[in-house]
Formats: sequence, C-alpha cells, structure tokens
Amino acid sequence: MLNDMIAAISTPIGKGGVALIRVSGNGCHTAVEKIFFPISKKRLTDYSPRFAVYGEIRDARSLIDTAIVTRFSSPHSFTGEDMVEISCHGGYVVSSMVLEAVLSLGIRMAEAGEFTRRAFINDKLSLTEAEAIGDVLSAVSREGVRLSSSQASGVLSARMKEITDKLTSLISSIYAYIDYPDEDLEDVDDETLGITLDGLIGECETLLSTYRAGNAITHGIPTVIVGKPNVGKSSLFNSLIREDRAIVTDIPGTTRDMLEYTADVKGVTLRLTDTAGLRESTEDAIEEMGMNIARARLFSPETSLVLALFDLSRELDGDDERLIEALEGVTDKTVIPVYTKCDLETRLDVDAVEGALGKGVTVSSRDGQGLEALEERIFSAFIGEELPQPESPMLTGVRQRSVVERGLDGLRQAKAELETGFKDMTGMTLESALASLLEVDARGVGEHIVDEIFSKFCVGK
Ligand SMILES: Nc1nc2c(ncn2[C@@H]2O[C@H](COP(=O)(O)OP(=O)(O)OP(=O)(O)O)[C@@H](O)[C@H]2O)c(=O)[nH]1
Ligand SMILES: [Mg+2]
Repeated sequence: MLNDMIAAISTPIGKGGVALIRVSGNGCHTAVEKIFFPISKKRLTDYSPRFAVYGEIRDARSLIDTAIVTRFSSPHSFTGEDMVEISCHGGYVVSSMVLEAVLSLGIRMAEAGEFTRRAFINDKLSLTEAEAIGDVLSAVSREGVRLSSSQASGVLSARMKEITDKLTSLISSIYAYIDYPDEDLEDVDDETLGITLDGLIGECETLLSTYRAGNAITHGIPTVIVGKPNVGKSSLFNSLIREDRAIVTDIPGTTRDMLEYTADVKGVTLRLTDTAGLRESTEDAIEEMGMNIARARLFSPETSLVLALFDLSRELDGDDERLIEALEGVTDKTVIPVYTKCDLETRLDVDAVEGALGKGVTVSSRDGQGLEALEERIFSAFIGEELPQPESPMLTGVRQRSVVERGLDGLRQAKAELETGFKDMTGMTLESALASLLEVDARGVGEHIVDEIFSKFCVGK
C-alpha cells in the first residue's frame, strides 16, 4: 500500500549520542501520540508542525527514553506525506526499543530506500535528484559530495527539462506543418528545423561528454596495477596511497592476494588494486591462483584504468611482451604504461612498449620521481584540465548515460530523415527520442527501473 505508515531508524544503528527515527504515512501524527507524551502535558498535535517538542517515549510498561519529536504535515515533508521525526538517545538497545514502540502502533518497518521512493512518487524529488542523494551518501571523495549535492539540488533535472521542452516544441511544429500544410507556419522550413535539431544534438553531445568525469568524481576510478613479478607494483601502490600496506620484497611473486585501497589524485578517488605479478608459468599453486585473480580483475568490465608497469632497469622479456599483447586488445579501458625504477640505469627498450600502448610515464617509487606526472596524466585522462564546476549539469551514472545516448541516436536519425525529406518519419523518430530523454528524469520510466534505483539506498533513507 502506498500511503501506509512506515518507520525506520535513519541514523547508523547503535552509534552516536542521538538516533533519528523517521515515521511517514497517513495518520502517523496521531499514532505517535500514543507513545509520546510532551513534558508540557499537551499533545503533539497541539503544537504546530515543525515545532520541536520535548517529552517522554513510553510503551505499555514504562518510560523508555526522553526525546525531541517534530511532526511535518503533508506536503511539507521529505516524503511529501505526514511525517514524524523522533530524536532519541543513540544506544543500540534504547533506539531499538523506541523503534519497537513505534512499530507496536501498527506501523511497519520501511524497506531500503522507501522514504526516498515516496519522495519521488510524491514529486518532491526528480529521479536524477534521488539518484544524486544516493551518490551523496556513498560519495568517496569531497569533490564527489560537492558534485552530487549540486545534482541533488536539481541542476541536471533543469538541464534535461530545457532540452526536452525544446524538443517538444520542435515536434509540435512538425506535426502542425503536416496537419496544416497550407498555413503559413514560419518556423518549419527544413533549414530552420535542421538548425534547431543540430542545436539539440550538440546539447546532448555536450551532456554526454560530462559522463566520464562525472562518474569518476562521484564513484571513483576503478584502477588495477599490473605487470610481471618484481616490476614494482606493490611499491607504486604504496606510493600512490601514501602508506605501506602492501608487502614489498625482491622475491618475484611476493603479492598473491589482491589488495584494494583508495588513493586521492587531486581530489578524485582512485580505487586502486595491487595484483600478483603476471608471468608465463609458476610451480607455485598459490601464485597461480593469484595470477588468475589478477587477470580476471584486469579484464573485468568494472575496471576503467590499467596501470601497466614495465621495469626500466631490465630488458623487455616474454612476460612483458605477453602483457603488451593482452593489453592491445583492451578497448574499453584507459591503459597507461608506467616505467618503473627510473633511479636505476635504463635497459628497457621504451619504444617497443610505446609503439604498442602509447606514451607512458616514467617513475621511481624509491625517490618519488614522476609520481606527480603520473597523477596529472590520470587526472587529465578522466577529468580534463580542471575539476568541473559542481553546479554544471553532469551525468554520473550508467543509466543516465545510456538513456541520453539513446535519445541522441534518435535525434541523429531524425536529422538524416529530415535531409531525405520524410517529415512524418522525422516527427515519429523525434517522439521516441523525446521518450528516451524524458526517462533521464523518469518521466515515463518502468516500475522495475524505479525499484532498482531505490533498492540501492539503505533502510531509513
Ligand atoms: N631502485 C628501485 N627499486 C624499486 C623501485 N620500486 C620497487 N623496487 C624494488 O623492486 C623489488 C620489487 O618490488 P615490488 O613492489 O615488491 O614489486 P611487485 O611488482 O609488487 O612484485 P610481485 O608482488 O612479486 O609481483 C623490491 O626490491 C623493491 O624495493 C624503484 O622505484 N627503484
Ligand atoms: Mg607485489
């Protein structure tokens, strides 16, 4: 049922001095009055909405806690429904007992993301705003928080509305022309239509080009360090995260398990993985398992950046060549060759690597040379010259990107149809492009997509 009463503890359970319990749904103001008794002896509903009231939480047996309770009246609440927020003490047992008292009133536990889902259904939030709230909660960097908070305040929604409004008016002009060909409708000659359409195509292209940076800033860049044994992977891993977490020795085959940690690169988070060195064969069953895990991570679709390490102090060998060959086939990731140990005498034929994988970066984990250049290189590959303004609209998620791509394909197809003179067809194609673009903000999206988005939230959000 949509409007039934739900409740959950919205703060981390058992941590902190105060816990916040949220209740939402028709009738929750009077329901909570059965367990909450203001010190003033008045009732909660005697106070105006949004007034913070101090009082006691009691169940049938006794006093449980003292609390500050605030009620919000529909539609002026987070969910858009009547809501109550109870701030009680934060201990695990006491906050659970307050929640149990609330649930004893016939109110049910909220599901994950249910508060935000209701806010969406009641038009308090657009879908991109709701997604951005999820991004704020899970942001891995300070820049991620800034960007997501701005998107949560509606900058992407506003941009999408501008684009879809223009497209809607274009479609209606075309249909007006088709239905009333004899009227002197000025704005529908082929040239004007073509120009408007080109403008919309350009706007969608600009928006799509924000995805790489938007996604990197909000979710971090999944990065894997690969290379033959002893090339210096764990040393580089430690240098980038600025901590000695991975074991470094001169024994080839030191690292077996995959190690994961985050590194900050000029405000952007690298989700860095150190792996077992890749060589043709090993007698060691554990090392072999480590290599299999490393290969799986290297080729995983989740991985966006590969740092491929080559030892400057050793000549190119079969293991390096096999890695180059494997990486030449990788098209869905950014591959950066990294030449290690530049503090030692150079024996590596760098040209042989660069001929296949492009320009690399020369570093030494021993004395820190080149590490900044490597960070610059990563930053410019994903973000560009500088961090975008958080207030500029950006696509941050795969779902958003794929619907804008679909919309853009439609616009391009419509342009081609216009050029061949099929106006009826153009109108229809534009309508389906419009449907895709409206989906960015879930106007007209399927129930399962909405469910999937909100299932990523935690209970109480
Ligand atoms: N001179 C010099 N030695 C380095 C540098 N980086 C790593 N080494 C040395 O190279 C050896 C191997 O370093 P690791 O970082 O363990 O190499 P790895 O690629 O993780 O090796 P495996 O885990 O065995 O695959 C160690 O003796 C390091 O001290 C460097 O920049 N300069
Ligand atoms: Mg290692």
